[in-house]
Amino acid sequence: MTEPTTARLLIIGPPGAGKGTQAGLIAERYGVPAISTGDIFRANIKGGTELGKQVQTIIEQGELVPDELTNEIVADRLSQADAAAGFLLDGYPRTVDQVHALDAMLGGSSLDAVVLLEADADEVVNRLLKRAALEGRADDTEEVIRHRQDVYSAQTAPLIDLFSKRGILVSVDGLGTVDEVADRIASGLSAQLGAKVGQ
Ligand code: B4P
Repeated sequence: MTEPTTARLLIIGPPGAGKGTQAGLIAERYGVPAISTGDIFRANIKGGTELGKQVQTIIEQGELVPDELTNEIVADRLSQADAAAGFLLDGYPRTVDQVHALDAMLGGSSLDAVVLLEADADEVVNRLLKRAALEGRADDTEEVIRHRQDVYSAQTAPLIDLFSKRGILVSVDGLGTVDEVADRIASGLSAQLGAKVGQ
């Protein structure tokens, strides 16, 4: 199947819905870089950079990094050559202010599609606790995971309605095997991007 040559995509969903896992697969399919703000922050914490020091406690507590700082990092990343022909954002934007900042970065042209990965709250807690045992991420304790879910409901869930009104939302059930979820995303995105190309 021929996919459009450029794609500006976003994957959104509650913590543990499988965004990071699916982001890599989508990015590969469309030949665009996967840009995860969470990964950028974690790499900086690991590297002991100034940015890492600024965000470490915030992330360990499951709070959101301030919009201004996050927007600056994404603007810088999107200005790099490999993002010129498209990108897959993972975990950004996460607040209404970040949506407005991204709109400004894209110069008025919108994202082409937003994949919403839906998953049951208890299932995702189990997934993240399993990951904690394997990777030891500081924000993967049950208490912090539940707090991240609350932050998602309060600050990120309102974006779903916003993207739905823009006609670019592709809702996908995130439960099932990685391959099953990937297939659902692939067909949802093909339909959405195909419809856009045909407009
Ligand atoms: P993120 O890195 O985005 O953390 P997350 O929401 O937990 O998603 P993650 O990608 O890790 O997990 P996923 O659902 O893929 O952000 C971390 C922190 O950084 C935030 O709390 C915040 O402090 C800060 N931050 C990031 N972006 C920000 C922004 N824009 N503004 C402000 N602050 C920001 O997957 C979870 C696990 O499920 C995986 O380990 C995987 O192995 C497993 N899994 C995946 N698919 C599965 C399946 N089908 N079945 C079973 N398990 C599966």
